[in-house]
Amino acid sequence: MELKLIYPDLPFWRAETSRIALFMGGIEFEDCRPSREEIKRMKTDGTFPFGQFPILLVDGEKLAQTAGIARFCGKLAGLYPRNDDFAAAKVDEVIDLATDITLKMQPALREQNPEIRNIKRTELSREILPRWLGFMDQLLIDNGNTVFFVGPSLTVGDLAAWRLCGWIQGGIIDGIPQTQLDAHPALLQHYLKIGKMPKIIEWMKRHYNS
Ligand SMILES: N[C@@H](CCC(=O)N[C@@H](CS)C(=O)NCC(=O)O)C(=O)O
Repeated sequence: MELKLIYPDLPFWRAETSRIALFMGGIEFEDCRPSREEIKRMKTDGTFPFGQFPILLVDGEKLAQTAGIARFCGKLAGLYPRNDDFAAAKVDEVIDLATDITLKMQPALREQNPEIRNIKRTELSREILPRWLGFMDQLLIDNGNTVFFVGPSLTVGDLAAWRLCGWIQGGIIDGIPQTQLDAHPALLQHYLKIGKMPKIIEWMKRHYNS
């Protein structure tokens, strides 16, 4: 099976979840990271079925939507439950929560007016994120002391949450402090632990020199 994942050269969770899953599963794929100009062209030339990215090409056939791509790659990589429908739905829950949090952040991230942006970013950091990251934290607590979101081992849900938190916590969004996760000890522990997994370290060094 030929796989080509298309997304810009960023470790954002929408594509990184699937990239890392395939890498960890030892599944070969073309990691296509188009430039800004190429993305612009792809948005209008029909490359992206919904004008959005990431997309995954599977033997030339297009698959859009972050969550569906992550599930598919997770299954290939052995990082998505195959024989336990409830566990699979719990993994979906984490991925969909990552989507919801991303969407909740957008108004504050896209605001152009500097004054309104400051107000929205403050609200994001002090109210919106604490509430929604709190939900994520609770999922980890509910799963006991495994440090994973679902069951006793890593799934694509963990990868999605890890990269989402890396984006939030990474100091790249003005107005969101690098201490944003501190109020959520289970989530912080998860973030730190996943980041120390040898394969994850290898991947991040290879692609982002970090
Ligand atoms: N529903 C889509 C949304 C994907 C999405 O919004 N991707 C962003 C990039 S991270 C995008 O394509 N934005 C459109 C744009 O930049 O014009 C999914 O889940 O994959």
